[in-house]
Amino acid sequence: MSRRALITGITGQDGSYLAEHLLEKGYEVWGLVRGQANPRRSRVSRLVHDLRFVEGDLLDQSSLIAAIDRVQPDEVYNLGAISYVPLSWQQAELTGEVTGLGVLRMLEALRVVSGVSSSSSSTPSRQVRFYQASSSEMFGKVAETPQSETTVFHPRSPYGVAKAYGHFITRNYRESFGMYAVSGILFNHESPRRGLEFVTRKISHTVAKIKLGLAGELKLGNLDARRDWGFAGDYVSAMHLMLVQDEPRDYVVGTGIMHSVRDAVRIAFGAVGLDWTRYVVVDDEFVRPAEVETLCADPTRAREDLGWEPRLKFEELMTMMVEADLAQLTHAQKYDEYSAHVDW
Ligand code: NDP
Ligand code: GDR
Repeated sequence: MSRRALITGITGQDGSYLAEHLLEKGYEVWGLVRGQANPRRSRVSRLVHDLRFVEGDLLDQSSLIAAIDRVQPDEVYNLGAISYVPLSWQQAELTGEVTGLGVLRMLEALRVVSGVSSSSSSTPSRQVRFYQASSSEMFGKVAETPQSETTVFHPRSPYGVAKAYGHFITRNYRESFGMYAVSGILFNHESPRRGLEFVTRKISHTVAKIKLGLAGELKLGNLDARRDWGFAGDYVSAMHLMLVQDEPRDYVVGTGIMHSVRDAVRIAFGAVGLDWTRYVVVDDEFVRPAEVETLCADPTRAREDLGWEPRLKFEELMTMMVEADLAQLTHAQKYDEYSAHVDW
């Protein structure tokens, strides 16, 4: 019998990479999708074949219990969240509900379906392993550099605060009920599947448009912010490794190398032979109420316990993303030209 995994956030960047990774390992993979006719469901179906879907929403406790009951997973990966930091100031309460309390709802669904009493620490009859997508944003205004599993949290956005709740409630369920429940504290990871609102993809997509004559400038906020950026395809294997250890533990996952937004811009424009200083405009609209200036991982524990190492370097990642956007936009342009000549 193959092992069965349930992934929330299946329609997001990490969901599709993780699904591909687990299918390659022989898992039966289910994705939790929310909403009526979610348009992103067909996109992930096209990317990842053999995926199964179950309806559910992190805002709706009963839907999570029903989903766990139906799928009977061996492993649950909770990737679903409101994940865009600026949106979390606009919708702080909703972010708390989905990104924070959503974790509790999923843990409760697992506890209830496993038949564990909430008033005792009896071991669950059936051990479902649980992964929580924690974030380096919890470190926020950093207390030390680089950041490890023992660095204290000082989140700087409602998103970071909600993630800190999710992190601690996961640890609490592990300690209270003996659940195999762990958090991966992942640093920024990117890919051609990254949402267009995040800075690396915004850069790669706009650079491709400028190269093709479809845009004239790139508006950005803080060019001095520094992040530890890796490739999403490398990071999903760390999530899986965390769920197949003898003991449940939390892990920091990152490269240990920082770059600035300015570096990202320079590399992306350089990849298409353009001078970035001619196109980049700083716009206050993209400056945050409270910024996280620097983040840099100390991934020693992940390397030593899990044998995990990132493969793709930042320069290769940015170049790959620009090339992917160029290919996609060129294809779309050709399709538009073709469509214009077809009498539908
Ligand atoms: P995305 O923003 O690409 O995807 C978020 C997913 O959450 C989408 O599939 C979305 O589905 C789903 N979702 C939103 N609201 C709900 C809800 N109410 N119920 C169920 N699902 C919901 O995120 P990423 O793939 O980049 O990240 C995955 C996870 O990892 C997130 O939790 C993120 O916060 C965290 N993380 C990401 C990092 C990164 O660098 N990418 C770093 C550290 C942590 P829908 O189609 O319905 O909108
Ligand atoms: P982040 O990623 O907030 O770190 O969260 P994002 O790519 O949005 O920002 C990174 C840094 O770039 C600066 N920046 C801009 N950011 C955006 N989006 N748009 C701009 O125009 C712009 N200009 C400068 C930001 O100020 C910031 O310092 C991501 C998400 O995936 C979270 O869900 C995840 O938890 C963290 O990474 C780790």
